[in-house]
Amino acid sequence: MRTQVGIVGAGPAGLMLSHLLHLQGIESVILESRSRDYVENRLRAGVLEHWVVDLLTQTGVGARMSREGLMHDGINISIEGRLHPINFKTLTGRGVMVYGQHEVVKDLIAKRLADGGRILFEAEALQVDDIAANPTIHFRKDGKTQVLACDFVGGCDGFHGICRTSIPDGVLTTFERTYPFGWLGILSASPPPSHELIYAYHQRGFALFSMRSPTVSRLYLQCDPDEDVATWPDGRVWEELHIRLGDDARTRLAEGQVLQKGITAMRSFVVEPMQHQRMFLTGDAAHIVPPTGAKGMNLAIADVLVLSRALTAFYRTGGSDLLEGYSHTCLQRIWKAQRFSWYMTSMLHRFPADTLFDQRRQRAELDYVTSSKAAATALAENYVGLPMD
Ligand code: FAS
Ligand code: PHB
Repeated sequence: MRTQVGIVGAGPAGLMLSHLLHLQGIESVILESRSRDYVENRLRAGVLEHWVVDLLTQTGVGARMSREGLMHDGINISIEGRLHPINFKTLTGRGVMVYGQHEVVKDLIAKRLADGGRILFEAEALQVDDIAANPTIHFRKDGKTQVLACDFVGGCDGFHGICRTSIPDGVLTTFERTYPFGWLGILSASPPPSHELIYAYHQRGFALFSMRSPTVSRLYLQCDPDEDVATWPDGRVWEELHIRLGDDARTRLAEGQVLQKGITAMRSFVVEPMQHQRMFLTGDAAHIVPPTGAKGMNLAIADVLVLSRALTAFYRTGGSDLLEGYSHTCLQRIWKAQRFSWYMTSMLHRFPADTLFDQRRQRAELDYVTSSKAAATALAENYVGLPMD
C-alpha cells in the first residue's frame, strides 16, 4: 500500500490533518489501532477555541457543531463558593464553543469517509522505518502485518503512540512537569449548575462544572494522582461536588445518573523538535497540557493546520522551508499554551506541599484576576485562543 502522507492515529490531529490535506488534493491514509466505535465514544476535551470553530465551519465539518454546540461568552471562577464571572466576549470580543471532542471526531470521520478518505480502523502501527528517505509504516490488521509506504509520516498517535519513540535517541529533548494530583471526571444525566463553566477553587481541592448539553454535565474533582476510582462511589462524588461548589443547601447542583467515571493524570510535557527527517509529530504525540486551560485538542488542531500548509507548499512548489520550520512555528503557540495551562492549574488547585505563604499568594492571584480588567483580559485572550496567524 502506498500514499503521499501516512498518518498514525485517528484522533483530532490525525483526522483533521487528513481532512485539510484532502482539501488541497493531497492523499493520505490513516492507521488507527482502535475501532471506529471506540474512538467516537472516547470522552476527552470539551472546549473549542473560536478559530477552531471557524476552521471546522469553513472546511465543511461544522454543521452539526453549529446546531448542537453551545456558544459560551465566558466562564465563572468560584472562590470558596462565591461566583466571579469573566466575560470573554466583553473583554476580547470572542467566545468559545462547548462541543465534545468525541463529537468533533465523529464529524471528521463521517466527512473523511464521505470524501473517499481511507481510515484503517483496528490497524495498529508497529514501527516506522526509513524516516530519512522513504518512510514505511509497518502495521497489524486482521492478524496480518502489512506495510504502508509514504512520502511523509504524520505522527498523530497521542502520548502513548509509537511515532515519538521511533525517533532515535539523542534527537529529542523532553521538557516535563508532573502534578501532585489528578482529575476524577464524571459524565452525568443532569443539568449543569450554570450555563457557563464554573472553575471552583476550594480548600478541599479544585472542581470544574462543565457540560455537553443543557441536560448532560461533565464534572471534575481534583483527586490524588494514584486514586482508585472504585473509592469514589457516586454518592461521594456528588457530596464533594456540592461542597466545592459551596452548595450548602444542596439546591444549586442537580444530581443524576452517572454515565461515565474515570481518572486522568496531570502533566505538562513537550518534546523539541517536533519533527525528524520525514516524520512530523502533532498534538499529544508532541505535547501534553493539564486540561485546566482547555488547550489540548485546540493545540492538536493548530499543529496540523501548520503541517498541512507546509505539506501543501512542498507538493505545490517543491519548497521545504515551511516543512523545515514546522516545529519552530508550532512551538511558539505551544509554549504559550503550556504557560497558560500551568497558570490556570497553579491558580486553581490545592498543592499539598504549599506553605501558608503559597496559599496567601494563590488567593491574591484569584482576587487579582477576578477584580482587575487587565488580569481578566489576559486570562480571556488565552482561553478563547491566541491569534493563529
Ligand atoms: P489522541 O490521543 O486523541 O489520538 C491519538 C490516536 O492515535 C488515538 O485514537 C489512538 O488510539 C491512536 N494510536 C495510538 N497508538 C497507535 C498506534 N500504534 N497505531 C495506530 N493508532 C494509534 N483536553 C482538553 O482540552 N480538555 C480535557 O478535558 C481533556 N481531557 C482528557 C482526558 C484524557 C483521559 C486524555 C488522555 C486527554 C484529555 N485531553 C483533554 C487532551 C486531549 O483532548 C488531547 O489533547 C487530544 O486528544 C489530542 O488529540 P490527538 O493528538 O489527536 O491525540
Ligand atoms: C470539558 O468540558 O471536558 C472541559 C472543559 C474545560 C476544561 C477541561 C475540560 O478546562
